[in-house]
Amino acid sequence: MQPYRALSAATPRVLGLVPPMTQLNTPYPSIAYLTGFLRSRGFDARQEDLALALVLRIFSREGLAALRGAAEAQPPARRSAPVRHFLGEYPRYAATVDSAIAFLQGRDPTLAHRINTREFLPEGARFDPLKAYVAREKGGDPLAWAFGALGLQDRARHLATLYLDDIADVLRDAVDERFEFVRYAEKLAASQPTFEPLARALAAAPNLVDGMLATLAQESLARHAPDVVLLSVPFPGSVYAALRIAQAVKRKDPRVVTVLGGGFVNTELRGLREPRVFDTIDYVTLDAGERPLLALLEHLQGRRSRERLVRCFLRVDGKVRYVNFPEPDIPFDETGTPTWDGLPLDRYLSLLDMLNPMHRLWSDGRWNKLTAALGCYWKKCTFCDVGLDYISRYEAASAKVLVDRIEAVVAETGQTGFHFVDEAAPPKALKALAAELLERGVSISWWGNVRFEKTFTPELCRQLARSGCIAISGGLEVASDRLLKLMKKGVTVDQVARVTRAFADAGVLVHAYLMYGFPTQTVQDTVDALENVRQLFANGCIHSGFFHRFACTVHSPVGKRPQDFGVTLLPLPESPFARNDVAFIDPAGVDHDRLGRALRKALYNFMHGVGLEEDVRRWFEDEFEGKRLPRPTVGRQRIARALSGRKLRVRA
Ligand code: B12
Repeated sequence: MQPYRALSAATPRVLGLVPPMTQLNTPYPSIAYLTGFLRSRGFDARQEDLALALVLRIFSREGLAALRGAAEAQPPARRSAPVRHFLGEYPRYAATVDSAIAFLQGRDPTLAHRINTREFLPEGARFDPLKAYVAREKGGDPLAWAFGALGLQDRARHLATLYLDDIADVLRDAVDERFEFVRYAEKLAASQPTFEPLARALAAAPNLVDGMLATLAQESLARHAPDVVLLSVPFPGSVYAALRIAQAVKRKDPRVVTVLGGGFVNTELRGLREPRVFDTIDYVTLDAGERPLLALLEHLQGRRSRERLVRCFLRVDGKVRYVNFPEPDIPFDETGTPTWDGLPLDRYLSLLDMLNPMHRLWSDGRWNKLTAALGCYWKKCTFCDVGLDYISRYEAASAKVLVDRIEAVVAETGQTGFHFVDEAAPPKALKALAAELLERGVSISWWGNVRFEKTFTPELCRQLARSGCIAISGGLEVASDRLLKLMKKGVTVDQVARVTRAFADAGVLVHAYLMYGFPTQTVQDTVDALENVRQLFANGCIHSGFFHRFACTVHSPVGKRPQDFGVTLLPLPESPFARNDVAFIDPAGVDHDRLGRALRKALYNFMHGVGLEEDVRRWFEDEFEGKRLPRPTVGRQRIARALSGRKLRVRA
């Protein structure tokens, strides 16, 4: 006999929760997708975003009063400089926090004038770089370079974001060092071979943040009285809070069924054997949630046996069992339209901390999320988790279905900005989508991730821009033809130059995902890659980029066949819990940490148009104590030539 409350066969009520932290500018979409799907199948499905709710509770007058209490409870000698500053300025923080939040929510735009006086918000250490600039430039305007003379709103949002960052520092120093705005206690879950650290953290007495989260969870339960609670964990940085919420649910009513799923589970928990996860979670499902959830709800209604659950872990007699009755997934064009109904869309925060233009799209502004096509149509890249369902199962919806969904979402949210959260949106699907949008006269703005395929001709790029495409990101990875080949990326540097330039010429912002530290990558490869990147900026092909350190995962071709890439994996402990990253030895023996710091510094400057004509070796000088690295083997006109169609010259 299951200990659960008997579910009403007609309308089991399902509550989907987004746990802290994911993002604050717009809801992470998994629960919106599942809520839309469940409603399309007649379920009473509700949703709440506890990541946003938690931040709004902490950053409120009452929240700050509680924070002051925690800070004052620290012995004075142990208080950090941010804590001392906060306590000293507390009345000003308390008087301004609600206004600053309303401003960042876009509910009180005229406050920008007041914030920009720099007299309204108290300023802690996060403002120091601005103060240092004023001192250096003898009173110059530190934000003019970034926001110009007219960027009144942006400037104020940047200042208000620094103000929240100051308070977050206090929270970290006085209450919980694991707190961040987009990830929370991430280390406890990411690639953790043992559940021990998480178990210990969950058994610890709740701190102020845990307490607030538990209260929010219980308030949400009281509002919706669900039979089933869905917890979505897209990233490792939402796992701890999800389990804290599950604790609160079970404490309030152990008969409420708790279910865990999402990107983290789909990636890291595929071999789950840790029974303690099930102390507060009843079921864990893998991959796309629609079919497993339908099966589970039928099971809970007594209409399906336990043996016919789909992709589902559960604890039976103290042991974890995986049940996977083979049943096809719900076709992508039958999963229904995501719904944002129930989420407080006017309460999300447009933070502005990073001046990288693409990161700004990620963290600023309310974007509706949709998927143009499930999975990846290429699925060959050797660094990518190509075997996992969310990449290998490729399915596109027709342009008609997509634009129907777009129209329904705009009608519901009143907002016309869309982020396509595809692995890599296929050019064919985007072309059809653009044609359908233009034909129906549907005006939206949209952006997403693509592969820089040659199919993206200048003409197609212009058509996409006319249909509302404002930004595109794509992988250039290690910008070296040798390594792109080893990665089976299916693009060359010249091709990327031509495609990105076509997008840029069409007025689309272009962001390049860059990588360093790939197996066999030498210092020379790295210098050459930076030279290619420099030229791509200088030739107006890309506007934004980010260098990620290559991480080998157990699901990727590199992790599965390291010998093909000339590296040796370090032994990975048997893990009953999470499995993802795996360390490796590369005989090339390059110090990628130092190179990476230089690459990031160079990129930051390139994005601001600085140093574009200089020898790229200058960026490595500080890191390598003035020692000159080898000169690039790439000709200085390589990208210009690729763009003009002339033959490429490579210096030996
Ligand atoms: C787009 C994307 C981003 C975007 C934006 C995220 C967004 N959606 O707004 C950006 C670029 C900002 C991003 C950033 C990061 N990302 Co990302 N991202 C993705 C991507 C490609 C799609 C996410 C998405 O929106 N999917 C659509 C939704 C609907 O799918 P879903 O969340 O998986 O939900 C479905 C199922 O999982 C399931 N499900 C979900 N929740 C639940 C709950 C229950 C109870 C059930 C039953 C089912 C269920 O049902 C849903 C519908 O089928 C995924 C890979 C992928 N293809 O899924 C990676 C992915 C989620 N990201 C990942 C990571 C690691 C990150 C970063 C941490 C990277 C970094 N180091 O900075 C950051 C975190 C940023 C943050 N905290 O906000 C990993 C997470 C894996 C892991 N190890 O945990 C993924 C899986 C990719 C990967 N393998 O590396 N990401």
